[in-house]
Amino acid sequence: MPRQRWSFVEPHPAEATALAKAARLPQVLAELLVARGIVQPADAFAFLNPELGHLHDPFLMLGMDAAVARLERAIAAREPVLLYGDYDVDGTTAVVLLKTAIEMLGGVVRFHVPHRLREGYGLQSSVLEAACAEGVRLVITVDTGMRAFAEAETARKLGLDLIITDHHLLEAGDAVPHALAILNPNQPACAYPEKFLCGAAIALKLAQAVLERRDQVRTREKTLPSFLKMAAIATIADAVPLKGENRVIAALGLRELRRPAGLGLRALFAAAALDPAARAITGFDVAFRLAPRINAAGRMDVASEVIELFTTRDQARAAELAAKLERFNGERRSTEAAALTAIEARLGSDAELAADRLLVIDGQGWHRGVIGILASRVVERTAKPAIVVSVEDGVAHGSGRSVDGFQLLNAIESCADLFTRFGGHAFAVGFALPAERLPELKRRLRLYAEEHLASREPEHLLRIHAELPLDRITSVLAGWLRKLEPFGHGNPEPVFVARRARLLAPPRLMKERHVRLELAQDSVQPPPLAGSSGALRAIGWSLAFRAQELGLAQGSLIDLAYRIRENEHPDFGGLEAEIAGIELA
Ligand SMILES: [Mn+2]
Repeated sequence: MPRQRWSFVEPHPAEATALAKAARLPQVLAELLVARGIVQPADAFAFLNPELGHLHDPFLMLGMDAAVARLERAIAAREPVLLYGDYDVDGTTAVVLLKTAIEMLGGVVRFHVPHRLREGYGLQSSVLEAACAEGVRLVITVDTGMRAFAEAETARKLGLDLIITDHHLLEAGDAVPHALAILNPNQPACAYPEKFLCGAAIALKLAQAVLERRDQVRTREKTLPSFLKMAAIATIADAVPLKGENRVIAALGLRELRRPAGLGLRALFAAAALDPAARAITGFDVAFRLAPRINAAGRMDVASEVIELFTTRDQARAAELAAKLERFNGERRSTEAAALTAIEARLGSDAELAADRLLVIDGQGWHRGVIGILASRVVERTAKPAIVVSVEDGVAHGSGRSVDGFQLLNAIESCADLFTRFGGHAFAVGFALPAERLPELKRRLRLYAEEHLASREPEHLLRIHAELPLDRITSVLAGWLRKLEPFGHGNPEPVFVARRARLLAPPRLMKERHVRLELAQDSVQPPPLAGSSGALRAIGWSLAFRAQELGLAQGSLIDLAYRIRENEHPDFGGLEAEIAGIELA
């Protein structure tokens, strides 16, 4: 088990105190806001109270005027429009959003989502040719297209108008494909204020633009709020930072998910055992319960059924499709579990492999839809960057995930000559190469890791956002902290530290793996705040080993890293701490 290292977010006490005073916020909340770059009371108010009026004008986006004009022409003439998506949550929900908007306005839509294994990522010329032969004259890509130079050329030759909507990054000085319009706030000339929209959110902006030109009031009051549901699911699933406009989309969309109107969403909720009437849907529910089910279609088979699920008006069909996603997700899980068992056995028996700083683990025929997830699991367990490779028919497909502070893409780029294709970013990479080059890849990556990772001990980094003694925890404070939700990338759930907390009783083990501590703040500070007893129950999931390792007993003094939880159990409900880490004080 790799060790944990606590890393403290740099405090800005002067700014935090000023903000707390000016905006009348609890000090610790002001500290958390300042850490997010929010120092002005008005910005704090907007952050804590997201509303529809905070969405930006879509026409601030470069290319929006041209895209809207061309799309309006197609809708008016009932020209069939081809939407070309991607197979993940972001790509499929983007198709759903634009398809719904165009059809609401009376337009005609077809769509194509590539098959992950048979077609692969990105625009395909053959699909453009077939669509052209069937009378399509306008193609709109969603969540893909920034690198489709050859396909854009095919479109031009065929006389197709192409609108690319995509959020993928450009390298400085990169050319862009030839297109009628490109909607991507990452283009240097684009002045759109939010640079980190996901693909579905860019599709949402295009939908918002055409819908508002038809009927601004109705769009603002009815259509847009309902569209935010899909955009929120994609925004959370695609792991864009939940700040700025993304926060507005995620927060309002989650609120709308409390009353899902669509048959598809309702069927998906039922399949995932989520009941929005009983409990508000959280970012966690979206990231860990809805998104894996939506993604399972594209991982295991074909993602186009996701689009049918979210657009069907037939209840029986919705239930059938949701059941199918459930089955795919079950298959994905068992495929993943079997491969993970094999990987763990390998790491357990091959000491040389297990000692590597950068793990490269290959297997025959592992499902390519899950190798990225497998790499993430290996990183979680080992705290080392990891690449999982599936070998099939003489071709090795790899997917890698990294750790804080190590640029995995640089490692991959140092072996560029070995690959038939590769790509990614600092933390996640993907590649393919002929299987016979795999030993050479491993040899070179081992050398690279020796050079760049040798001085690093594998360790899990725990970021701690603020100090909060246990006797400062009240339900009023918990209410304020809830206003920071939804949590996710760029807006992490706060982790607090309480120094010198004393165990009031011996640690209680639960099911031998978990541990429960009764704690009180051991301090000579002022008495506990009203509403706080100063004592708190703390639950450590899978941390029984840690309590034993530290020899915790009644009276032990510890530094506790924790998150605040509201336990809704009728008998022992109330505020408690979920333990993120324990050190002896
Ligand atoms: Mn995307």
